[in-house]
Amino acid sequence: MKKVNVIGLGYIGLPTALMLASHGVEVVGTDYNQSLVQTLQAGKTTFEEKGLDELFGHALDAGIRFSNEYETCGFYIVAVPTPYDPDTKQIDASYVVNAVKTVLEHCEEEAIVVVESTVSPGTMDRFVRPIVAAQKKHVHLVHAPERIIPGNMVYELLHNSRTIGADSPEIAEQVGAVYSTFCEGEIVLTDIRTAEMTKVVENTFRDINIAFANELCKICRRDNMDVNEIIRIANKHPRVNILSPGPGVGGHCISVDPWFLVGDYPEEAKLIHQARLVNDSMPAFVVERIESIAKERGVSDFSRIGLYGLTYKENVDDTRESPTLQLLEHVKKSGKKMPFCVYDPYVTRDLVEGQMHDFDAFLDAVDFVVILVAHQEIRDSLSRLNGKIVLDTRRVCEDDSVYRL
Ligand code: SAJ
Repeated sequence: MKKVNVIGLGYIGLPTALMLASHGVEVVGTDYNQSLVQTLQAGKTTFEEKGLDELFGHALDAGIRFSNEYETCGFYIVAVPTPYDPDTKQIDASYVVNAVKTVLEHCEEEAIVVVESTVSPGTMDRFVRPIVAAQKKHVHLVHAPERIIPGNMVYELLHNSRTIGADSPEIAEQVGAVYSTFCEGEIVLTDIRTAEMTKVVENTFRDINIAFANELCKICRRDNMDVNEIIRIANKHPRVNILSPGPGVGGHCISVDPWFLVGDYPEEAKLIHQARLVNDSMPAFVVERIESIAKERGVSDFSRIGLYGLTYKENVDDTRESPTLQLLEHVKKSGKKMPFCVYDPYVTRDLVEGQMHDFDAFLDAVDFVVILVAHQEIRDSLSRLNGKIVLDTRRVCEDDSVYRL
């Protein structure tokens, strides 16, 4: 089996590198961040994820190495970030481009370079291919977009189907063979353009479904109907599967990828655009709910209102584009005076004003709790909310005395 150099050891690159190593592949994980590499070399993982520490142990036993340097070999997996400009809605492909450039400086002739980072459709042709074409060495570009869901990454890495987009069936098969060392799901071979588009379509599908649930939530709020009960019953129909309403859509994927289609196809992508707007409107909708409940219950001191949860979803430590951050940004922009207390067990660094780091102190400080993220901690502590006003945006509480979105 080929040696594999995984470039970028973040949320996707690290589990992928560990998975390959623990299935007998010689792996070197490379990241330009020195402290991250030092942490890994010291035997510690760099983020929290179910099953990651155990997988890390297996990979260390199998001899995985971590480095700041690129290695010379014939197989690379690039899993670097594709940052996104919230104003222009464009991704910045420069990390991918720079990683591929550096790979080209080190790689063997005829090396395979797999890009796993999510890119907007056409990025490989527009930005990556020209770099490869501009130099003498011949390499094979492949796009194999990641599909694993934070919170269940290790399981999904093993079991999800994978898409491999390559210029020829032979190269796609070689890449498929590397992934099939660990992947038990179907490995689908296609071309690069189709692989790029498929990935974005998958996340857009989910965004639209969540937007539908959120729009139903607003409709039901207007006439005091129970949206969750309606969705629960509707979903009994064999061809209906509506997702759950919530305080908004965060994370670096679902709230970002649909914008690529809106940006490139503004005339066609009307539904996709509208869904994004509905999901982006949810944090403001939560603020309206807080204001109306506060009015109803005579709460005037907003510093006694606590926002529970800062991450973009439950049981992860990732705060990118999180609905809570969107909510706080909305409050700031609208000039409202709402000095909330904020707490999240997964966020230990100071991120926002009013943030507290102790759950007990947070509960003592507030009379009104807004559950924005359904972390296991709050699920296990529901009795501690007795006597408080609760707005449950995630359907954590069964108790009908709580307020809902
Ligand atoms: N959310 C809701 N209601 C729901 C489901 C989710 O409001 O019913 C919210 C979440 O709370 C969160 C956001 O949507 O804020 C996105 O969370 P998620 O769990 O739906 O998805 P991600 O962003 O963690 O991961 C997605 C996955 N894509 C799909 O399911 C199609 C994952 O498989 C991808 O690998 C990942 O994006 C990615 O990296 O692209």
